[in-house]
Order: sequence, then structure tokens, then C-alpha cells
Amino acid sequence: MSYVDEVIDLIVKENPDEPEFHQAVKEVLESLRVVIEENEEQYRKDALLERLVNPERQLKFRVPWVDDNGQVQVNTGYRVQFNSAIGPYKGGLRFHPSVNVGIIKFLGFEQIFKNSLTGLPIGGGKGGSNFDPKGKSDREVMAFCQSFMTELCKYIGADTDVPAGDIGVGGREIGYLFGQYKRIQGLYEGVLTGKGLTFGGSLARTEATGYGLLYFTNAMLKANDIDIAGKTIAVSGAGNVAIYAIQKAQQLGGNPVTCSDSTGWIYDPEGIDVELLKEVKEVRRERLTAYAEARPSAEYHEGKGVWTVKCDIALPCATQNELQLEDAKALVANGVLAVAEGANMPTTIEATEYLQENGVLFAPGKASNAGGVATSALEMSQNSQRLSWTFEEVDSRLQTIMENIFANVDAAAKDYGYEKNYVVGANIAGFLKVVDAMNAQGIV
Ligand code: NDP
Ligand code: 2IT
Repeated sequence: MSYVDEVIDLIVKENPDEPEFHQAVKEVLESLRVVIEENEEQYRKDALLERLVNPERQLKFRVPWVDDNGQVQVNTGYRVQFNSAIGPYKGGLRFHPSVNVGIIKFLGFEQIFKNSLTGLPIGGGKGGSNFDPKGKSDREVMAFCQSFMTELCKYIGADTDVPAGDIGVGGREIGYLFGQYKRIQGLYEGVLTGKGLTFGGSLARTEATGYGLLYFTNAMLKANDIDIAGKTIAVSGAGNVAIYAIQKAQQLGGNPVTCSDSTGWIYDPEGIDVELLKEVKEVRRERLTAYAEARPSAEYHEGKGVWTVKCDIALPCATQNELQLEDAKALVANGVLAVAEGANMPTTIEATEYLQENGVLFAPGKASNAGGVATSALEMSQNSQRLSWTFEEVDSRLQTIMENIFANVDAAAKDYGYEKNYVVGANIAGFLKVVDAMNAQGIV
């Protein structure tokens, strides 16, 4: 049996009930076959893949907090410190009821290669909790965040592990987490990114993942002689990534006509009104029905359906496995040209293969959504310098980083005989740097 197959079998056997983690490992290792087979004997002797797929450290802890009725609630907290070969662990925190160890491990594993692709010195990690911020008061969110950080603060630091936001964790949560870290440790340091602008946050971090997704997508389209101007764009999600993807898509002349949340979706043929969407989601924290009520051109539909809309470009920006084989078939039938992932692993393996087989340009999230973490790394740099750069400076660095990622991914795909297969290109380019650093540092 090949080394890749052996390690995939091992992961499935040793980590039962973690389907998302299996999926992430399979997707990466399958597309690395060409590199691994070239070095199979040495990698096997060094147990390189076993070391790559097993986190350096996995933390799981109890998070007790008191709700507004005086009832004690108990959630579970996680931090998976996956790989520190190229820098301190770096990656977001997700607060969502679906969070379990397998979800955090899939996200942490993806983060290793994504962070490597940014070209910046950051290792891979991820954390979170099954806490659901929806419907909670600000005081309850603060109580939860303070309890979560009371435990997490023992394991993180500006030079060891630097968390940030992800689903359910935005500026409000990062503020509460930072305040508690500072109070317990007595340290004012860049231990979290995505901070508010008055306490060490970076301009353009809020926009970075969505903007970066469009910088990457535009670079990919240009390389394939496609102009984004005038293109109809279907976006899923209505959170941090989706909102700023829609905004940048409009600035580049595209027409995003959809967005969605966990209860329904919007079709707005005149183009999504970003200011209204921001007001509904970032300020009022309401459902998308509130958007439709305020916007006569918009249709609201219950459930799932964004991928049935005829579009040229699809940007899944909500969550894992939200774009499945039947969705890919609908997109192809409607003539989609490109799919670029804003979320982490939003496209199933079968859907990705179907899109690629049908000539659709496909940008994998670990490359196309890397702008968020890249800008987090720029926030770390500013914190270390005790300086703040202008919006234009950060945004222009972000654009350069995303264009470089595309160029490197494209080149790696060509070098290994997989021209235009950006999944293979991203995995190879991300992997080679991590492996080089791991080899240089010995068996640790
Ligand atoms: P937010 O919490 O801001 O928004 C998430 C959006 O996705 C919401 O509209 C939410 O709807 C929807 N959503 C979440 N879970 C589900 C679900 N199970 N089914 C249907 N809809 C769902 O998160 P972000 O925008 O930050 O993150 C979105 C994706 O992008 C995630 O995959 C994340 O890992 C990834 N990502 C985020 C980065 C960042 O910098 N924030 C960087 C790189 C990737 P509702 O509000 O109803 O739950
Ligand atoms: O998935 C991701 O890259 C993020 N949620 C952002 C991580 C970060 O450290 O900014």
C-alpha cells in the first residue's frame, strides 16, 4: 500500500467520528501524491506524514459561565496547536453549536498550509467552543468569553499562539477575550488579532478575508483571460467574509446578487445593498428577513438555494460542505466560470472534482481565503513595532500577498504537471515550505 493510503487509513482508524478531519486530510494528501511518491522512502523513514497529521498539542477544557437567569451553563473549549514549524501557532476561534474536536482539527490542519502560503512566519492552529452566541445578551457573551480565556490564557501568547476570529467570533468577542487575557497575565501584547482599532487592531483586518478573496479571484480570472466586470456573482453567507467579499466584488465591477444565513437566502437582482446588509448583520444582529423587508428588489427564500441562481462566479463564504455535488451540477448547468472558496472547505470533494472536470476554475479556500490570516500576521507585525499602518498600506500589502499566492499556486501546479489545478498547486506550494522547515528542525 502506498504511504499516502497508509496514513489516510491510520487517520480514519485512530480518529473515529471526525469526518471533517478525514476529509481535510484526504483532500490534501491525495493531491500531494505526486510529491510524496517522489520522496516516499525518506518521508516514510522520517514518519513525516504521521507527524504532519497529528497535532503537536490538543487542549480541551470546561467553560462554566452564568446566564442572565442565574443558571450556570457549561460549554467545552478547544485549542489545537497543530504545527509550529514556520512560526507561532496562528488561527481563529469558532463559537458555534456544531463545534467538536474533529471540526477544530480539520480547520487547524487546513490552517498549516494556508499560513504557509501567505509567505509570513505563522504556524497552524485553531480553537473554539460549542457555545452559541446567537440570542445571547452582551453580558452573557462577555461572561462566556471571560471564562473561556481564563483557561486558554495559560497556553497562548504573542510568541507562542495567537488566536483570532472565525464563525461567531468577531470584534465584540475579541475585545472581551483580550481584556480578560490582559487582566490575568498583566501583559499588553499582541496575543489576539482582529482587535479593535483603539487597542492594537489593524486597519483593514475586518475587510481582509473578503477583500483578499476577490484579489485572488481576480488574479485567477485575469490569468484565464476573464474580466470580472459585469459578471453575476452568487455569494453564500452573510457574515464577515461574505459582506466584504460582496463589497470588493462591487468595487471591481461585478454584480453580487445573493447572500444567505443559516435560515434562508436573498436574491437581489439589482445587486446586494452592502450598507443595508452590514446594518442588519453587524449592528442589529438580525435575520436576513430584515434585509428583504427593507429592500423592495430583494426576494427572501427559506432554507438553502443560493447555488440554483444563474451566475458566472460562485463564492461560498458560509461554512464547510455547503456546496455539494447537486449544487455543483446546478452551477455547471447554469454556465458558471469560476468557484472561489471564501469559507474553509465549503465544497465537498465530489463537488470540487465535478467542477474541475467540467472546466470550471476552482480556487481552494486555503489559498483564496488566506487574506484574513495574512492581515492578522500584519497586525502582529504592527503590534511588535508598536506602530499602526494606514488602511492603504495594509490593503496594498494584502493585495500583493494574494497576487503572490496565486502566482505561487499557479506555478506549483504547472511544475508538477497539473496546470490550472489550483487545488494541487495550493497543497504542494503550502506543503513544501512546511516540510523544509520540519526537516531542518529535526525530529521534534
Ligand atoms: P461569521 O460568523 O461572521 O458568518 C458566518 C455566516 O455563515 C453567517 O451568515 C452564518 O449564518 C452562516 N453560517 C454559519 N454556519 C452555518 C451553517 N451551519 N449553515 C448555514 N449557514 C451558516 O463567520 P465568518 O464570515 O468569519 O466565516 C465564514 C467562513 O469563512 C467560515 O468557514 C470561516 O472558517 C471562514 N474564514 C473566516 C475568516 C475570517 O477572517 N473571519 C478567514 C478565513 C476563512 P448565521 O448567522 O445564521 O449562523
Ligand atoms: O480561517 C482563518 O484563516 C481565520 N479564521 C482567520 C485566522 C486568523 O488568525 O486571522
